[in-house]
Amino acid sequence: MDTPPATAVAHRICPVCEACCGLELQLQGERIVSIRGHAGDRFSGGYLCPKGVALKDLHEDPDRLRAPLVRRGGRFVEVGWDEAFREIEARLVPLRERHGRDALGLVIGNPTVHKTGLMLYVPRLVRAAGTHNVFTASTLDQMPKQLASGLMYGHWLTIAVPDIERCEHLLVLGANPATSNGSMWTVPDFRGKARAMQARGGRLVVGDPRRSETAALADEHLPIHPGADVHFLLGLVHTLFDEGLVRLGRLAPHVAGLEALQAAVQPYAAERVSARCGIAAEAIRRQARLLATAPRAAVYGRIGTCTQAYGTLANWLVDVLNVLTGHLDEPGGAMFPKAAVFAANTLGAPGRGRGIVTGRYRSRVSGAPEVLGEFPMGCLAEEIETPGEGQVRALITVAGNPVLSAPNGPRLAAALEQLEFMVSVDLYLNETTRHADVILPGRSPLEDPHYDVAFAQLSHRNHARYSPAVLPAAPDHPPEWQVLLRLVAILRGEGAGADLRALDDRLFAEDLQRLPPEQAGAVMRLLAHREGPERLLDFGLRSGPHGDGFGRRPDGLTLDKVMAAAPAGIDLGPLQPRVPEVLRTPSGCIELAPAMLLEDLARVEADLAQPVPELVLVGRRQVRSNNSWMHNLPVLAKGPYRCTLLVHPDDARRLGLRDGAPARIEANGRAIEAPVEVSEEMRPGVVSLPHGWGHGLPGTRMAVAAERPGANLNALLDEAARDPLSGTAVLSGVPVRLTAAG
Ligand SMILES: Nc1nc2c(c(=O)[nH]1)N[C@H]1C(S)=C(S)[C@@H](COP(=O)(O)OP(=O)(O)OC[C@H]3O[C@@H](n4cnc5c(=O)[nH]c(N)nc54)[C@H](O)[C@@H]3O)O[C@H]1N2
Ligand SMILES: Nc1nc2c(c(=O)[nH]1)N[C@H]1C(S)=C(S)[C@@H](COP(=O)(O)OP(=O)(O)OC[C@H]3O[C@@H](n4cnc5c(=O)[nH]c(N)nc54)[C@H](O)[C@@H]3O)O[C@H]1N2
Ligand code: SF4
Ligand SMILES: [Mo]
Repeated sequence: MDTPPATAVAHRICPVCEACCGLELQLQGERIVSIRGHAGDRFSGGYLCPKGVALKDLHEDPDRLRAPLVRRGGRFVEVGWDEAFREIEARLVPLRERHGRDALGLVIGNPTVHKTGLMLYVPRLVRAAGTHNVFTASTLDQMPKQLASGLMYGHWLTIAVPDIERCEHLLVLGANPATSNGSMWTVPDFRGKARAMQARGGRLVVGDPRRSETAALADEHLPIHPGADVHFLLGLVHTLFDEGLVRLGRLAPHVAGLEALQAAVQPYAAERVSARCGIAAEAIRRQARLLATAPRAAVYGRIGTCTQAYGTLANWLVDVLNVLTGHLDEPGGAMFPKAAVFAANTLGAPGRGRGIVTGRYRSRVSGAPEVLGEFPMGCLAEEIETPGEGQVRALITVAGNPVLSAPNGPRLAAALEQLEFMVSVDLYLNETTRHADVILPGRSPLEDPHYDVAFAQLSHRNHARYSPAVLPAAPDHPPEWQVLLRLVAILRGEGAGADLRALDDRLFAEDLQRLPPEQAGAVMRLLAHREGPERLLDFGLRSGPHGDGFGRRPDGLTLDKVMAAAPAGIDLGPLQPRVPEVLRTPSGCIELAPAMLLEDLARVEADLAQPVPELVLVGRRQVRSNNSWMHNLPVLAKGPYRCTLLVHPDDARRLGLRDGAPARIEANGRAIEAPVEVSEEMRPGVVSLPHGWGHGLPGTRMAVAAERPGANLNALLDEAARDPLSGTAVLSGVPVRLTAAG
């Protein structure tokens, strides 16, 4: 087929994953001819992956919803936007009047953090809903890292990331950035940057039960036992004290709790934890020495260290290691980004703050503590099923597919059927939204402007980049911030037909209430030409740490300047040391020994007395797949069948499993089947299956995905298994039984 010549070039920051690559699109009118990396992007330098290319398929996908759907007589019918909102008002308002605010639950999914409009208006939706029943993908993901960072540094978003361009020794645990492209660490082209580090004489060490794509790149692979990062890390910290390797350096006056920490890790010599984590004691000690003696080093832990029973402890110990080896907040170590906008840890008085708390209230059925204003996703089904005051009777989901992405999807799907009313803001009629009464479709990302609100907080270099919309949206298709604002209007009792501009003005004025009145009035006037996310962005940029201070620092940033710098964007340079300024703990110190964490070590102690499970299941991510929602895009779906169970040859032999033949995987009294892929990559006793599959459920509209549905790993998992501190689900290291199927 001949490719028609392009007539225009446009640029867009990719909103699919955390790498935030700048893309270059060749267009012919409103047709996308091709998508490639934008070499001139000041941050990503031309890198992209197949999912960026797939934005063309997403834009063109005939299954992507273009108009609202309302369920009538058991079938979905397309309706106009006004009718959809009137339906929501007619059903939701009386339900909340009768049963109270907690009767409405909210589910907020992963793509929310990748979309400017959703990111900035979901908080408004949460506030307007006024419910305790908020559930997000964070408790399937990074909450342990946020909680550990919050306890140590005083803010949920004060998160250290490796300064990879200057680093010389990087220990990666439970992450596969060569495939995932990095997480809680925005680092496009990790592979290239890791190779450059190695070329400078640096060393990459990866702790992973599978020889992942990242482990294959590494100088050393430690095939750690799943769920035992905490034991390994305790062994490392113990070694530092035991061998006199602790070196706080510049941070010494800013650290609290060193003695308490030393006492707490006393029982965990490398020799004692070795059997549990599956790493020889001498290898643990050696890794501690390497970290301590490397001039520039960092430890980085990600999803494998989060979605396990000791997630918060493991993430705490990662940062403890960075502190004790003198690598935190040092160039080439683990450093704190300073985002141009919404950098909450630049607000207030520098160096001291209120710190964070959890458990201000508890979930009704299990009594799970609130963490960052939400309950564990694993509690959602029981909150819907269990009668009584505060029962969830209605639900709004925004960009989430928990029927596939949360543990025990089958129970959740049955619970969703019991709801009196459900609204989904989503792109597809999928495994979750099929339960909704009204589906409100978002636009194609190419029809929206973008500024990455979340991941600039986690980037390996500071930057400010903006993309205008690439293609026009259908004239009646509102941007998602307006969809959310319309829901806010309904929840505030202002009606489905409320004047959105006036409401947006009022909400912005409410945001400004923390300023002196004259100043708030001046800001209102200066930004009167903007509305929606762009007004919030301009305000945030101008008042932010790199901003023009509304004229006080004329060289500083404004949204106009950032827009004018598109598509290359503005490079704000390498990360700079930020301690003590960044700290917001009540003590003004880095807390090395928060009481909540020391107490939780009792669970580790009890765990050490238990036998190590014989066969456990872990997850994996794949380049041509993104959680549960991109399997409908032909460019990604083509190629070999991907939802396979990786099994070590010894295990395959022992269990009578053949390569390519289906295996039955059982856990928690439930079973799924997946084809076996015999693989030397696996640590014996550990098998790996990707998550996000299981598209064989009835009532969805995703034709390509349905052709090769795959098995839903989460259908097996226990929704009650979680890290009690952060509420995060245990999605990895789960004991399973394997047999040949059929
Ligand atoms: N077993 C296991 N389970 C896991 C994980 C694991 O490692 N193992 N990982 C967990 C992690 S880290 C995460 S983040 C979660 C993710 O789980 P979810 O938060 O449920 O996210 P996705 O599965 O990506 O589903 C995204 C949903 O958003 C919709 N969507 C996509 N783009 C847009 C948009 O622009 N607007 C709107 N309104 N909707 C959109 C999609 O159609 C889909 O319904 O899964 C978790 N589940
Ligand atoms: N292509 C692609 N990219 C993605 C996504 C995707 O679905 N596809 N999802 C995005 C999302 S939402 C997220 S949160 C990020 C996650 O990004 P990463 O944190 O890099 O996650 P994974 O790629 O799943 O890598 C996790 C690794 O941990 C290992 N592991 C499992 N259990 C344990 C354990 O107990 N201990 C240790 N040490 N290792 C363990 C697994 O074998 C796996 O190699 O990726 C993002 N990027
Ligand atoms: S790495 Fe992530 S941000 Fe970059 S093109 Fe791929 S999906 Fe998009
Ligand atoms: Mo995630």
